[in-house]
Amino acid sequence: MKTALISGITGQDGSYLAEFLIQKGYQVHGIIRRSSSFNTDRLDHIYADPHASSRQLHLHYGDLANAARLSQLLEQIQPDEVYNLAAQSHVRVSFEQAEYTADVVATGALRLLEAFRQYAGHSGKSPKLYQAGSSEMFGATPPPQSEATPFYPRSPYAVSKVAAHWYGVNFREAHGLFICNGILFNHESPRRGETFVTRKITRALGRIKLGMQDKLYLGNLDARRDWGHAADYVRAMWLMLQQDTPDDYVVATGQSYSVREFLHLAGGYAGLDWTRHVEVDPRYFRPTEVDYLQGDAAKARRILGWAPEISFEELVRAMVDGDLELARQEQTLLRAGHLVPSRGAAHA
Ligand code: NAP
Ligand code: G4F
Repeated sequence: MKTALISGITGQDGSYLAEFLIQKGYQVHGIIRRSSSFNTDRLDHIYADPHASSRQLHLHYGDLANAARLSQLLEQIQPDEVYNLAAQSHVRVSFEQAEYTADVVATGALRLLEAFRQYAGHSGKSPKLYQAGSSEMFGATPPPQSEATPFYPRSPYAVSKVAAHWYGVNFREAHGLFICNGILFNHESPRRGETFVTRKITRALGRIKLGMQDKLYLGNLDARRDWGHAADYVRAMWLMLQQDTPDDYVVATGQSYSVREFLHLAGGYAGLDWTRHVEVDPRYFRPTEVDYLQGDAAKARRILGWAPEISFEELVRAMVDGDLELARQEQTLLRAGHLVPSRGAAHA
């Protein structure tokens, strides 16, 4: 039975990866941040009482800002595989919190790599590490983007991911460690954070459909993204670590749609004329935008045997269905006189 350690386990990808590894029989350990409110909602369905002897999911407090704690966790857990998914992952927020984003995304990755190097040196195991890289690293370089495409990052987030990528490459080459960089294009799901554009749209459509909201304010509707489903993408992360040699891989569907096209498909499926509800608000524009992402995942197909199984249309439908159901639940609570939290989506 293998043991995995996941940073960022409470996020979208962390929850799908934990589920996937548990199904494969792994013991899964996750690093969670202490928060004054619950941040483990996405794990509720796989959470088991710490007193249950047969449980496969184990949660530990920690933070990428705390190097000593990362070392301690690696020594205690003795993982075979480490997945570094933790990040301040919102691109627009990174313009406002550039230093913090660099500390978590770039220096945080370095802290984990350094702890991993020491652990690998004396554990007697040959542990493997996955670093969550991003198509944002390509930024302004025109599509299609592959492993051979030069990086041209357009935000503090993307610059930090480029640094983390090269830390990974350098630790692999300098210390002979098994480290893979995944360069993943946008991937979404009903568990996507509510301030990313796809979920912001489907969340609003659900509420508009049930008469709880009228307007949806968005930024640049012309940006194009290569959107896949997170469940497909965590399988690619795992496949990278099952190879005999470490390498870097682009993971993408190869198809690109504009935000406007996403709105059209999602609005149509929800039975709404989105043009009556959407307004463009420049506050959501970015100082430097990434206009066009479309990945070429030929290498992942060839070497990992990976291909997406969930289509764009299926993804959109799953997100709209999920958010219609959530809106119904909200409506029931409202009618019963319970307070429903206001949506934070307005802020990003
Ligand atoms: P996400 O939903 O935003 O999750 C981020 C995770 O990182 C959360 O668990 C968060 O914890 C945790 N985290 C944030 N700061 C931390 C810190 N200082 N120490 C420890 N944990 C911290 O992101 P995601 O969509 O799952 O993405 C996973 C990874 O892939 C990220 O590195 C992201 O940058 C990268 N990526 C994502 C995509 C995509 O389209 N989804 C594409 C390419 C790359 P809390 O729950 O406490 O906030
Ligand atoms: O959904 P987004 O915020 O995702 P973005 O910036 O592409 O970043 C996501 O994908 C990356 C992979 O390429 C990850 F590395 C990163 O962590 C994150 O998961 O924005 C997508 C597009 C942008 O062009 C943005 O300008 O949608 C445009 N957009 C238009 N209106 C909006 C909005 N984005 C957001 N968040 N909110 C809007 O109102």
